[in-house]
Amino acid sequence: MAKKPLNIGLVGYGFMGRTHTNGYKRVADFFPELNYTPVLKAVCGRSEEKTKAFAEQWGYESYETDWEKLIARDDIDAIDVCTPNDTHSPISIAAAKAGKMILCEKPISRTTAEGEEMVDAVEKAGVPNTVWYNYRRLPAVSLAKQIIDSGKLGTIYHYRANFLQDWTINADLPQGGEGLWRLDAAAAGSGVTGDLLAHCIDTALWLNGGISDVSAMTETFVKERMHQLTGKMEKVSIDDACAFMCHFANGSLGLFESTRYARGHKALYTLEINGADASLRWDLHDLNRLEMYDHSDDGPQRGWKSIHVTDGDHPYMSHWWVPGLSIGYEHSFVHQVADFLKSLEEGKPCEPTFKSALETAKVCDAVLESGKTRQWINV
Ligand code: 4PW
Repeated sequence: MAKKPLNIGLVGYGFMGRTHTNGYKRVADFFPELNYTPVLKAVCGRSEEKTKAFAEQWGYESYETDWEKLIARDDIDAIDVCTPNDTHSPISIAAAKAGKMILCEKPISRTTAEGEEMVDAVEKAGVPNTVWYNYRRLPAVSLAKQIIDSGKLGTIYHYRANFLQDWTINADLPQGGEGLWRLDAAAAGSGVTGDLLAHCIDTALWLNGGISDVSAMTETFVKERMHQLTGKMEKVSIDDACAFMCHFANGSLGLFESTRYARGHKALYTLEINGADASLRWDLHDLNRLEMYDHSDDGPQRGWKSIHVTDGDHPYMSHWWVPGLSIGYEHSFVHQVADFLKSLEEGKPCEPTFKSALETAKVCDAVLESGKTRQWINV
């Protein structure tokens, strides 16, 4: 059967531009049953030289240097927003008004208020939309969701997650501009809360349901950094580290920590959930493995067991190699593209939609407010 082309217009060619493009390029080969196939129609970036080079290297048919022109093109079906966070809202809203589908990099926006306008725009336009919270699409995390939904864990008491890095310890690292916008509050909105905890919160809301209130502490360890765009020393307004506790609507307690000052940790995302009957834990450094403690196992055999999530009946795995062989970080993006294409076929939403991702933004805003006020904040 002839495939339906889905013409992609990618805005931004940085790290995320590469992960998403890899997803578009791989999906048809590994998910041949899908009716839609992405076509790399155009990439857009401000620097003509770099955008052209990206288009040539990754196989985009054309390039633009103005995202408004990209959105105005009749040959583009879907806009993929891979730019710094301050531009997610204007690009997504303009794309929605032009009737384009939108795949937006996480976090949806810098603030809940910005995100609400985006949700409003996609709902008014009725266009398919999704936010790239890719860790949901790792097979071991998807398997955790299946086990939790089966009720196997019983009453949930605890959820905890960490996302640790160390790349900003050097006080000479500038803020702002290409590659360093994550340190600039104007571009990023926040520091580790929007960049890293947003992942932990998205997964937590998916696995364990809504968060009702939060109590947080935030810290900015390096108070001033040279700004790449102004050339001046400027105040740093992002949170370098954040830890918060929370109540989930199901009565369980949550503990979350993220920092870019944990020397030795480059990208360590860990999560654990404890129920009355069983517990699960997962670690990004060993991403194909899910560990489970099941209290219903026979007494002497009780203990943490390790599930290597690489069998054909594990989520997504039948699309890859033979059982026992691992996959990596990049596959989560292929899975997100596959799920998006399937959602178009089925006429269903591709989670997390803008509306669902707004729930993560609300928790992030409450965490930041609590960090400032040192008060419990309702979400
Ligand atoms: O979204 C996150 C990024 O901003 C990623 O999942 C990891 O942390 C890798 O880079 C940053």
